[in-house]
Amino acid sequence: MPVVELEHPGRGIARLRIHRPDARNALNQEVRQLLGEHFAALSADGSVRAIILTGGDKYFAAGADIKAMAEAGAIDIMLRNTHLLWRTIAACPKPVIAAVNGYAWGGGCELAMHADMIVAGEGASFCQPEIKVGIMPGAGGTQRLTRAIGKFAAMKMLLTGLPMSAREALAAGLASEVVADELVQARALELAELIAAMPPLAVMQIKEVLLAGQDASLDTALMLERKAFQLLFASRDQKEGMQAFLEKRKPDFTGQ
Ligand code: COO
Repeated sequence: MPVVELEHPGRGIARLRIHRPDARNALNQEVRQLLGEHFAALSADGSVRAIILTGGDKYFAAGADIKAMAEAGAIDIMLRNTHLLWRTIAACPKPVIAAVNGYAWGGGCELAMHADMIVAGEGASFCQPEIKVGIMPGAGGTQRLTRAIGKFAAMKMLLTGLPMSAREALAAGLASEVVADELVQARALELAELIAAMPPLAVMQIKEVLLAGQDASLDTALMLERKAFQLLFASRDQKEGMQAFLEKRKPDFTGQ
């Protein structure tokens, strides 16, 4: 099996699975490169409406590959340009659901936070232990974690390297749902199927406006929302959705 496997478990759904079990799915350059390539392709693929990102049933990802960094210097790390690969994931216009079993630690937690929803197994844990190996998060952890759980909880995780359980993550706002470990994949697929049946243009506008608006002033964010709301009235799916309601039938959304 490749270190990143692409499957299509349902109509309009893509699933990316990291597979480096001997290294607890640690993220080396090969994994990051393949994730970047897959997300670029899935972003452009009109047939894909929702994406599941997972590490399988045992671990999500135990962080960046320490073995691949231990001897690196600052210029080495800079020239890896990993931010360009992460940026491809962050720029994906389709909803991404992280299906997290086991460790989402370090870069693995940062990767999960690139997703739009996180379904965590009861046994999952989230951690930013970079400080314990002499560094700090470098793929958005200090920023996305703070936006997700707030300064005081984020500072505690970042400065102590202490893990957060799935239940704690749910309470803190770092997980969308917590389910039994053996149900994580099925629940993530269920959510992806729900989203894939929704009007794709509205789905993408909601994602884009929510993410762009969270760092803007309220007035600017509300303008973004207003413009996107108005734009959707130019879509066939808006006409189909409202007509289907009036005719008491199931809508057929085509993404136009
Ligand atoms: C991990 C863990 C707590 C998992 O603990 P386990 O007891 O389940 O597994 P092991 O510690 O025995 O690790 C198994 C295997 O995976 C071992 O390899 P071998 O010695 O060759 O058998 C580990 O070296 C390897 N492994 C696990 N995590 C990594 C790894 N290789 C390379 N890189 C990583 N990350 O034991 C644990 O604590 N892992 C380190 C967690 C961590 O510090 N992550 C942050 C890294 S820095 C970062 O992410 C920076 C981002 C910008 C998870």
